[in-house]
Amino acid sequence: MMKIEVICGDITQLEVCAIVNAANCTLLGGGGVDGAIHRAAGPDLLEACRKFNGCQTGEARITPGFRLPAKFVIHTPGPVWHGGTRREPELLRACYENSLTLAEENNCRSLAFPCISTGVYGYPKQAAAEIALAAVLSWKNKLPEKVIFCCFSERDAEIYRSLLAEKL
Ligand code: AR6
Repeated sequence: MMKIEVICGDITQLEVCAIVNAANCTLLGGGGVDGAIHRAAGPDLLEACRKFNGCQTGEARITPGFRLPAKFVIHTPGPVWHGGTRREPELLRACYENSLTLAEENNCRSLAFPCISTGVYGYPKQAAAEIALAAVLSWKNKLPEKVIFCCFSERDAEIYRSLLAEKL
């Protein structure tokens, strides 16, 4: 049975096998959690990301973590919220599933997610958390053994905690 943790903190500090980056389709960095991850990992991360020539929304790519405590970074561009009419829920779920798949393929026991798409991309927080949790709860493979939802505010963490309390 997979272990799920909800924490409030900076994802760049986590000592886990892989952290997920809420990237954009260029994979060449940006603001928010993406900026924080690139700053903490150092310039080699950008060089590693260039090789992908971008990534479509909902897909995911993996790189080393370089100077981060995490061994890997899984980069996934979430959907921009347009009111829910442009397959946003399906694309957001794909971000979580494709990240879990890459973690598994790379033998990761622990994986940490930020609240993908809920910052600059404007996805409603409650709806996004429901999708994130549903995707993780329906993951039945052995790896990763532990998933951490690394929220950046206590308010976000509370959304996950109450959803988890309902579901488990
Ligand atoms: N650790 C954990 N979570 C964080 C951190 C951190 N260090 N910093 C911010 N967050 P956002 P998006 C939270 O805007 O909505 C970038 O420019 C933040 O509070 O980073 O998917 C990319 O390059 C929020 O809850 O990502 C894209 O262009 C969550 O991370 C675009 O933003 C996601 O907010 C992606 O937008």
